[in-house]
Amino acid sequence: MRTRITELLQIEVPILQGGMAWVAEHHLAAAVSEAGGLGIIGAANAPAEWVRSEIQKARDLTDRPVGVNVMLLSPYAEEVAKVLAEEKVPVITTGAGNPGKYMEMWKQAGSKVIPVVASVALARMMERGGADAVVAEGAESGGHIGASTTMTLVPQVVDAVKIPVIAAGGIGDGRGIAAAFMLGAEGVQMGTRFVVAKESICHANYKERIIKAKDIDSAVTGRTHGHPIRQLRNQMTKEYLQKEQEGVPFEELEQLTVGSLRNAVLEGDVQHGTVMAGQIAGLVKKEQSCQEMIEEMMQEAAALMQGV
Ligand code: TUI
Repeated sequence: MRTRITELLQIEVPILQGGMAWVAEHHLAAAVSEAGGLGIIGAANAPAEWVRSEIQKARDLTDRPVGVNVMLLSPYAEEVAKVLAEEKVPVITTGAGNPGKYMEMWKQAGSKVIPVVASVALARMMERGGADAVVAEGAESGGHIGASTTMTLVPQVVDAVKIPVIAAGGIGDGRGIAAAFMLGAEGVQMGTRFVVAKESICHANYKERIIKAKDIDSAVTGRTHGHPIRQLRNQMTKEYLQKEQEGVPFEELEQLTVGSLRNAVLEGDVQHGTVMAGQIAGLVKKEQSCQEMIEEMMQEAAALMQGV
């Protein structure tokens, strides 16, 4: 399945791994790249020197390209952006904002720049600003989400821009990949499925929570203050949503979640921690190596797309 995305990124299969906070570190990213996809280190809210060291550790594990995702709400976004240019990271994706002011620096460094967008307007703006591709991410995704679904967003973005489009949100197997291609995408990005990979350092409790999840197990917190986050229901979401309904101010709600994603991912506190995952969690049934996942999904997608 060669597309403009496999060509652009010099990868074997058109699958990118989402740059998930705490989860997408060098072991996972290197494993996805070794399996022929594009592994991505999630800079999230981490300091720039942590990101540099993760890039170097990934390079020790694989000679294949590994990308980095910059979370633009991070207090370290500016310094992370500079480190990525210094390290000549081959592929940079961005999330939760407009990366316009870094575009020139990254292009000068020779990086391919792929902003994650949740609207047609931002996709167009990114194309005008020199983006090499966009990830169109629907609200089925885990973590910070936009308003449109993948089914509606992807074809509208495909029609609006000439650069290749990568679909994200709600894709967890070969059927999802084939469906995304039918909408005009030339690649997919997946997060939730890779959280449960053998190479993922995520705590066993978190992986088990995803594997046991049912279709309707996610909830979205933070809608009232404009930072909607999709995560699996637990004690934390119950308290948060209740307080949100009561009109508790944003700053107080924020206090509830300080360190909560780290506590879930690294310590395994899946009751009081934040268990970010997409709506496709209900489809994810077992832990496998990245190689096994990618081989299985590509076979399934190819069989479905034969003759199309
Ligand atoms: O970024 C994500 N997913 C994330 S980031 C994250 S960490 C976080 N924690 C607490 C609060 C906020 C973030 C967890 N999950 N996905 C990519 C994505 N980007 N989804 C939606 C967007 C997006 C939204 C608005 C991109 C651009 C945008 O533009 C706004 C603007 O400035 O025009």
